[in-house]
Amino acid sequence: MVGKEHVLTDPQLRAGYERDWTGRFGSDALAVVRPGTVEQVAAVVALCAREGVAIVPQGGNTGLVGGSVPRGGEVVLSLRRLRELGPVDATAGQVEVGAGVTLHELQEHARAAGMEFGMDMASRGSATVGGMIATNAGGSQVMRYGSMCDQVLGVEAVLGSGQVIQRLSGLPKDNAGYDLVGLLAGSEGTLGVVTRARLRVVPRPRYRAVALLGFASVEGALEALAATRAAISSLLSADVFFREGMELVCAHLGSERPFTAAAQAYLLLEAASTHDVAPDLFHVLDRVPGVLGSAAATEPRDRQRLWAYRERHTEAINAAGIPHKLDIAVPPGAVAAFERELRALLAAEAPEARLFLFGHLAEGNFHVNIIGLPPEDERVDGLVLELVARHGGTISSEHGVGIAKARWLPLVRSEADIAAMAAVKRALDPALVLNPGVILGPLDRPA
Ligand code: 2HG
Ligand code: ZN
Repeated sequence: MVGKEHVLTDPQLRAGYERDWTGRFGSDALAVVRPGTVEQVAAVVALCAREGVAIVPQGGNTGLVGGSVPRGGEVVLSLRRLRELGPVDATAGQVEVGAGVTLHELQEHARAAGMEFGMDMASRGSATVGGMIATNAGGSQVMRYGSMCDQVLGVEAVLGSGQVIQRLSGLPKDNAGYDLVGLLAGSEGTLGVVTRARLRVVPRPRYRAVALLGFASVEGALEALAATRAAISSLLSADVFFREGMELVCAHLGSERPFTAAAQAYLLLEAASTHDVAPDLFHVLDRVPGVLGSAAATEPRDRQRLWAYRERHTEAINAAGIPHKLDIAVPPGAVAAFERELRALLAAEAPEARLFLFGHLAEGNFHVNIIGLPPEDERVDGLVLELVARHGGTISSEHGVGIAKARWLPLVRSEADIAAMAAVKRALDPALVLNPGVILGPLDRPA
């Protein structure tokens, strides 16, 4: 169906598809199958459905919740060969691309046409459009442009039955029936396999300014965010991290801290627009109380240097140990109490563990990274997620539920809600072959 050379059974060739980025999740695949067209994807899915063989769809394999690597014996369906880049339509503000296009390729493609794709994240070099839709990825610009689902105007996808649905008209106002596009965004490969997407592009902000500020506590960072958000419309990002992360990243990169003042919480702000944003941003920040130290940049290389302190957390943590990663969000009003209680919880329950906390402050989205716990021991994960739920938060903010958090879904979704999701799953994937176990945990197979 796909050509012999695109069915990888040799363990060495399969290896790069079988384990996740952190080394925590993965197992042997039956085979890695690399289709080159939507027809081939449909044929492979239909065959697997007929034979009852489970499929794990995979994009750039940058997932962090075990949802895009095999759990044992599945077919890994790699979509990376679907790399078509359609022309950028400046009138509509849209572009159509294949699921295997990476975020970086898409960003460069939009920029070459004088436009911009509204999302960005550290995994841009490998993360693919299909994977970003499947996980409803977020990143550092959600405050301004929304999550991946907000960029998606249409998709082509293969459902669990092998049937292809195409909604690629790009009409921004099209209410003909259920929103299947929205349903597929965030479905983590459990309802269908995205093969193509029509995406929003935005005006290219030619001016950018970045500021990194240090505070005695996260409350200071929250106050600064509130002041900046109210004063300027060009705010793009507001990422947060803490002293332990700054120290780890500096040691990992062999670099100096950006300023000498000892801060407990760091806020990284970026403003971007079609006009110069630096004067407005720096003017507001000059008046923010409680700033212990700061660094600012407008030139690309200097901006990147400041972003590196935040973006290189993931790799610095990976180099220090196999992390337990909990991507969660709490309401802004609960951020400070959550941080305090999380630290107390770990000190009491796992004093040997090291906590690295960082994320996207505007959405209350924290990446709770814990090293020093046995990879298989999930006791502390459960306690942290219960704390999140008590604060009115969610157990999955931008990475997905995957395999990692399926058992805790009832913390934030009711019985009725889960039953509705299971009914949708059974309707679109009747043989239950698409990414089994992800989101909903194990479901009973049809007789
Ligand atoms: C980020 O914000 C990513 O850098 C990865 O969402 C988070 O490694 C993580 O836990
Ligand atoms: Zn993130």
